Amino acid sequence: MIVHVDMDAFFASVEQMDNPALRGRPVMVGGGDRGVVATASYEARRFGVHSAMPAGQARRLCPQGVFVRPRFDRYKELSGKVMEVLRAHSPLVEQASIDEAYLDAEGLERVYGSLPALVCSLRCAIRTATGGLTCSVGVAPVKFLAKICSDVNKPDGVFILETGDVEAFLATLPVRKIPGVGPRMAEALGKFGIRFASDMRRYSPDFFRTRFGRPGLVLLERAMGRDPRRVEPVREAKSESAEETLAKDTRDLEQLRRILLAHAEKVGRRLRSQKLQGRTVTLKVKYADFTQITRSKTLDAPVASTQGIYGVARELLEAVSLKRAVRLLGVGVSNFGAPRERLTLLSLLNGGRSPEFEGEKRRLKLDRTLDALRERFGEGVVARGALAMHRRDGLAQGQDQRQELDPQPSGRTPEAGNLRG
Ligand code: TTP
Ligand code: MG
Repeated sequence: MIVHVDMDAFFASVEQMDNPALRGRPVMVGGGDRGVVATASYEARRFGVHSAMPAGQARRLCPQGVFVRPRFDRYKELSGKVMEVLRAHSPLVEQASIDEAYLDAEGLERVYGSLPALVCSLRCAIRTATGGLTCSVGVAPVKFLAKICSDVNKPDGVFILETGDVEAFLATLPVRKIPGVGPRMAEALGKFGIRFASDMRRYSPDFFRTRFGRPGLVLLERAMGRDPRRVEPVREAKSESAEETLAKDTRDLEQLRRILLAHAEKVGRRLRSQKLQGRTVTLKVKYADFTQITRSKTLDAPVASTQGIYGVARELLEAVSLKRAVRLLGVGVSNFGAPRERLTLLSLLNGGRSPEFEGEKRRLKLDRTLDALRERFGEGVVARGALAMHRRDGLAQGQDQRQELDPQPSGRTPEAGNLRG
């Protein structure tokens, strides 16, 4: 059996826990005049307010509601505590987002006496470890059903679907509840008389393949109650990043460059230790008014060297406005590929001598030496001459990709998004 744990109105519950004046009141996290609601407390949901709703609309629906600015660091801290509790219960825990995780209950029934006893222990421990947060829990034979089940008795509820009850459950499960089925898909299915999961079985795999492609086939599998995905404790990293809220907001470019260099060093070392290289460098800037922008550049040749990452991040930083003071600065590297293959191809295209490739190779060699020295003799043994880094040395060329984000972009916040994997 698989257990799915999902925190109740996570961001809003944290705000209510930390500030007793907010308890029992409609709370909306997010906002700003142009922002959207990240989440709403259950008191606010009664007025129709929900995640991703524009702040203005939420205010109209629930004028007495309190808007609270998100505090992502606090949410991440508590998310970490929840995950610790889960990992203390089972070695097979997969975090699926900032506030949800799957746990493989195989063998645990015996340890805890029964499944309900395991669930009870989880919920108690989460409440204690977080200082009072509640969660909802679903238990089912497969992943997608466990996720649906955690929603059945939300908030602060449990639903256990025994193997013998799966058939009956699927017969009354509206297709819209299946993860991956959006309103449009539900409407399309409706045209064929498919309302409940098991209605899908009236059609052949060919029907689903031609009408909906591969997702259609997956859907048909779900309609049979099948989901081959296992609980995977460690997911392969899709990006490495470092960010920091500054002690004091600043517009000083020199200071920002130094912070950027420290971030590039941190990210570079993590990449190098995993033998990874990435082609996309992303800069994240949050201004004093909490507006956030990200700027990315995708390179022809992947980077993992501190200078390679820093060079691109600095270029991105120099192109953003510093009219408002900066509150948080972050650097990320993503788009990992099969580095050797790509680089070989690139150097072939360039007659065996790509300047980007050769430059990065040189920088990486130096960095690996520095990493090894630090490993042996400690952090203080070599420090970078920050100013010497400011010269440009043949960094890879690439295209610019711009995306402007409001404080709360529609859908997931970037912070939550990162964790959602
Ligand atoms: P959810 O688990 O989807 O929502 P929730 O925990 O607020 O409420 P529920 O009781 O229904 O589980 O998401 C977890 C957190 O992720 C949520 O508290 C805020 C954040 N989030 C966003 O920032 N934007 C979104 O669109 C959604 C859905 C969530
Ligand atoms: Mg939740």
